Amino acid sequence: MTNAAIAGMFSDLADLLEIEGANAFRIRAYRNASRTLDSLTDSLEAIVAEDPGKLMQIPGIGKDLALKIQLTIETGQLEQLEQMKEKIPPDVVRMLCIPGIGPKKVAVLFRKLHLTTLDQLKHAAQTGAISQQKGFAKKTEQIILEGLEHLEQMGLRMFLADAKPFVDQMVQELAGLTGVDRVCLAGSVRRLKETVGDLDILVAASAPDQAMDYLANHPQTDKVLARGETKQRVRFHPFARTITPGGSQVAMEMDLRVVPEESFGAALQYFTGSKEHNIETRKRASQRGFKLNEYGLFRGEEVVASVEEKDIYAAIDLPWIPPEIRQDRNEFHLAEAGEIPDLVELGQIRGDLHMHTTATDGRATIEEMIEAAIERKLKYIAITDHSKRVTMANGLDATRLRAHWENIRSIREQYPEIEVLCGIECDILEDATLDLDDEVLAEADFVIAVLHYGLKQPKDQITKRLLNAIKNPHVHMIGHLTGRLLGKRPGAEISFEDVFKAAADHGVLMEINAHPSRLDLNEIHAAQAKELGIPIVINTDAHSTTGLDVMQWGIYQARRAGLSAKDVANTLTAKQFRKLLR
Ligand code: DGT
Ligand code: CA
Ligand code: CA
Repeated sequence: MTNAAIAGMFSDLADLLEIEGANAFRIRAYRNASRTLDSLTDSLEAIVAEDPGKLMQIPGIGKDLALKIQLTIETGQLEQLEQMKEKIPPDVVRMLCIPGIGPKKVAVLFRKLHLTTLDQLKHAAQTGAISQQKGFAKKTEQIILEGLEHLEQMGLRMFLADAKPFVDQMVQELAGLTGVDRVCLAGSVRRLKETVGDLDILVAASAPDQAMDYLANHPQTDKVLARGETKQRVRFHPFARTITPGGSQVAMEMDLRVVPEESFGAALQYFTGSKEHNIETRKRASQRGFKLNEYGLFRGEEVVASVEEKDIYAAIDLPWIPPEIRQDRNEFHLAEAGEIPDLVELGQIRGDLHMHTTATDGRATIEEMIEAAIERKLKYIAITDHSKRVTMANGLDATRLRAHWENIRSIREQYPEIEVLCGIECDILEDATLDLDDEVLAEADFVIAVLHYGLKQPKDQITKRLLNAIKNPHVHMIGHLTGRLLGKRPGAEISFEDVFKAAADHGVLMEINAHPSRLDLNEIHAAQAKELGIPIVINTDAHSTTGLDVMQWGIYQARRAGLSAKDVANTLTAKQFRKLLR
C-alpha cells in the first residue's frame, strides 16, 4: 500500500465527514494528516514493519492517527472510511468529482436538498432548484450539468495509473500458482490505454480450476459475476484509489481466461485487441487463405500458428506489433514497411523539465526536489513554479521570481551531479499576452507557457493565445496544451494544425504532461507533433517529491503515440538539451 493510497483514504474520510456535517476540527485533522502522509518520503508500510511506534514521530501524527494508519496498513482498509461509505450513498460521493463542487456544496445538495443520485442532481440543476439555495448561483447549475455530462462520458472507466499496479499484483499472484504455466495481461490494460473499462488477464494452464478458484476466493474479490469452463468474470471490492474520479467508489471488474498452453499466443493476440486492430489481422489472415480466431491461425483444420503471438504475425507477413500501438491507426503500414518504432522507455529519460516547489503550490523545498530527482537518476531538471496569475497557487511576480531564481542558483551549486535550470510556468492570459514581461522571461533558463484560465474561450482566441506564446522568443515549451482533466473537463478547443505548424517553425517544444489525470498531449496529437518533427518533452509536473514518479504514465502515452527516444527531447544529455533550447 503506497503512502498516496493511505493519504487518499484520509482525504476521502475528511470529505465524507464534511458532507455529513461533522465537527470542523475533526475534518481538518484528517485533511492535515492526509497532506502530511502524502508528502512523506519514507514508506509508511516500511515504518510500520519496523516499529509502528515510530509513526508518532511524524509531525502532526498523534497516538490516535498512528493507530489508524497502522490498522489501515494491516487490514487494507480505513475502518472509519468504510463506516462513512455505508452512511453516504455512492452517487453523493461521486458529486465530488464535478469540478468546482467540493464537500461543502455536496453537503447542501445531500442534506438540504436530499439529492441522493446523479439523476436527481441533474434534474434539480435543470429545474433551477439548486440556485435557490444560499451560496449557489445560476452558474453553479451550469457547472453541475457540464460536469455530469463529462462524468457520464468517462463512465466507470478507471485511470491506468490506478488499475495497472493492482492488476500487475494479480498477475504476479497467479503466476505463483503451481498449475499455472503462463500469465499475461490482455485488453486495454496491456495496450496501456490511459483509461480502462475492465481488466483482462490470460492464463495458460492444463487445469483451469486452480486459477479460477484462486481468483474467486481472493480477499479483493467481492463477487463472481459469471463462471464458465475456461472463463470467469469477477467484481472486486472498490479499492483505495487516489486519482480516478469517483473516489474509491468504482468497483473494478476483471475477465480471466484460461487456455491450454498451445493456444496461448493466439488467445493473447485476440484478447489484447483492440477490436479494430483485430478486424485488420483477421482480414489479412483470410486474404492469405487462413482463418484466425482465439484458438489459432488455421489452414483448414491444420494449425499454422498458435503458441506465440509473433508466430501469428509472422504467418500474416508482419513483424510482431507492440500492444501499445495496436489501434488500427498506422501500425500495419509501419509494420509492412519494417518501420515499427523502437518505443521510448523510462530508463532512457534523463531530465524532467516541469516541477513545483514550496515557492508556489509544491509541497517540497528546492533542496528536497533536487535530491529526489538525483535519487531517481535524473541528470537535469527545471524548477518551474507558477506565475502570478495563478493566485490560488501563490504564483510568483517578477520580484519574487527573481528572488526564487537567486535561491535556486545558490542551492544548485551544492549539487554538481545534476543540472538545475531556473524555470517558470508562465500563464498565457485570456487577452493572449503573457503573465510576465519579456524582460523577466529573458532571464530564465527554461520558460513553459501554459493555459490555465479561459479554457472555454472560442477556438480562434485560444489558438491566438497559443500562437502568441509560441512566437515569443523567450518561450521554450508549451505545457499541457489543451488543459484537459480526464473525467473532469475536456480540453480547450484548439486549431492543432496551426499550433503545431507554428511550434515547428519557431522551434518550440511540446509537452506530454505525465500526470495520470492530464496525459496531455493525447496520443493522437503527440503522433501529429512527431510527424512535424516537433521535439516532445515528457514531464511530471511534480508538486511533491513522489510526484516525480508519474513519469511512467507519460512514457506509456508516448509509446501509444509511437514515439522513440529520438522524438523525446528529455532523453538527450543535459548538454544536448541545452543546445536544443534556443
Ligand atoms: P476496455 O475494457 O473498454 O478498456 O477495452 P478492451 O479493449 O480491454 O475491451 P474488452 O475488455 O471488451 O475486450 C478485450 C479484448 O478482447 C478486446 O480488446 C478485443 C477482444 N474482444 C472482445 N470482444 C470482442 C469482439 O466481439 N470482437 C473482437 N474482434 N474482439 C473482441
Ligand atoms: Ca478490458
Ligand atoms: Ca474484458
